[in-house]
Amino acid sequence: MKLYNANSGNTKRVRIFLAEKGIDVPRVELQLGTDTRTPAFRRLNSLGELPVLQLDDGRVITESVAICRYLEALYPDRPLMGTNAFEQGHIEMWSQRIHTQLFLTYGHVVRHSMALFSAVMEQVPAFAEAERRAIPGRWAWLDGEMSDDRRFIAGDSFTMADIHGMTVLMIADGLKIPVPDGCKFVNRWAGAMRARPSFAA
Ligand SMILES: N[C@@H](CCC(=O)N[C@@H](CS)C(=O)NCC(=O)O)C(=O)O
Repeated sequence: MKLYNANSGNTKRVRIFLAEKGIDVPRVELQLGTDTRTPAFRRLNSLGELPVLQLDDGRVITESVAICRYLEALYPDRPLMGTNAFEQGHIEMWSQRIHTQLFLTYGHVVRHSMALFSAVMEQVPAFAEAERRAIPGRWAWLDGEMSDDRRFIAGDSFTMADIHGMTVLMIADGLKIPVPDGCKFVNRWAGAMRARPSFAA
């Protein structure tokens, strides 16, 4: 098995997952914007995106969450996606909420403002600015949810939902659009996530 990897939020989701599970998968390091646009890479993933997990028999799984699901099934110890029906639904609900409300909002700022993406999509700078303005309100929403004093996004233990949140923190750092100071519950959570060894993955 090998993981095609680069430095990005979606690939970091898988790297944190691997680190939290204690799994070591050999990596092939690629450059976004160049290596991902070659015909050879397109044969691996027709969308030209990372991460990509290739199994020893050549089969391929793309999409960061799909890769994590595959690894969770293969290595059930230290479960991060729930062990019963409610947990699985609840963790997925929070993962989706963090992805849609925060990761994609930051992602729109990146994709609609950075030169790297101008060759592959039509950028709408005004949309980037609107999404930038929406970010503080999204954190405030999460802060309200976490004001029940829970220590992790989906309850009282670390899960995939926190990994989604950690990838948001990575992009927030890169863009220098931080969690607002007033969001004390989210900031406490963020401090705890940054202290986990997997945050550096
Ligand atoms: N839904 C996909 C998104 C993957 C994606 O958008 N990857 C970006 C990096 S964050 C990429 O590889 N882009 C290719 C490029 O910019 O060259 C996933 O979660 O794996």
